[in-house]
Amino acid sequence: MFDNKARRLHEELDAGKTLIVAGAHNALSARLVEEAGFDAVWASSFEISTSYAVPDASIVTMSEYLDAARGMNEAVGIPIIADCDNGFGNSTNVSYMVRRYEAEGIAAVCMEDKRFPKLNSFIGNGQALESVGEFTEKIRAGKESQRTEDFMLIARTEAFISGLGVEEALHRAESYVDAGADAILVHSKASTADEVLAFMGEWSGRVPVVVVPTTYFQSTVDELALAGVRVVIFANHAMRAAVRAMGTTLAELRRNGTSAPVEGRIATLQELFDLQGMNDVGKLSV
Ligand code: SPV
Ligand code: MG
Repeated sequence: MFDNKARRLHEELDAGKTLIVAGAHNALSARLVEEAGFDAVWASSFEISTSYAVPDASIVTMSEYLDAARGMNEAVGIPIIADCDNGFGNSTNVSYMVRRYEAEGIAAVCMEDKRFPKLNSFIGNGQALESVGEFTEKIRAGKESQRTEDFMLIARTEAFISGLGVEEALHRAESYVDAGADAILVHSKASTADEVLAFMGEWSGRVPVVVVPTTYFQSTVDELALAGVRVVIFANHAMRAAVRAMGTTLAELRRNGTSAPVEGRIATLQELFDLQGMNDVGKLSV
């Protein structure tokens, strides 16, 4: 029904729903996100970098991120929101990025106002931000480069991550909307939602607000939605669950010299076949 996933994302946001999104790093994890009933997939730079076993620090290239997002998009029917770090450079890089992601049917890209090379938001303090002028120029370049109406550009402010206050976060967010951003992601690494809620209390409501409650995990989707948040992203939980499960299972296999103790809690072969669509291959071959 929804070949145009960007339109689907728009329509769901217009319908006033608060969308619940989960992070993924490849086709398989995106399919699990869809099967669990999420509204969209977040193609997370943190997860994708982790899948390459390299730091989330502008090391994975745009082509590699795009390749991961394309694989996810082909594997699921729900929209992909691609985390594009800081747009991979200046306005010229952003124009190219938008054209490439849009051409692959990615519904939305998200670009943050940190300087290149960026570092994951949970590392260190006081990470340097681009000026409002520099970042709005990139937003304009991105919006001017898209060819279809529904493709979305989400502008993310790292004001709180850099230790700045609610006034600066609001100033940046409003400037980014003036430049054409379709939504604002306001990120925070606080252990409570207080600064995000302070932002929501003053927000003009001109475009939807997106949040990522990784560190303020006591906050629920319902609480955030009540404050006016329109998209909640559980950005890295699938990867963290997978890493823990793989690590403990491998350690037990190595220690015990048999898979017997772990058989009851690992996925069955049939579950993998179902995820692959192996049953469809079987039908085709008879
Ligand atoms: C990601 O998932 O890659 C994000 C969110 O950008 S965070 O890791 O919190 O920066
Ligand atoms: Mg990221």
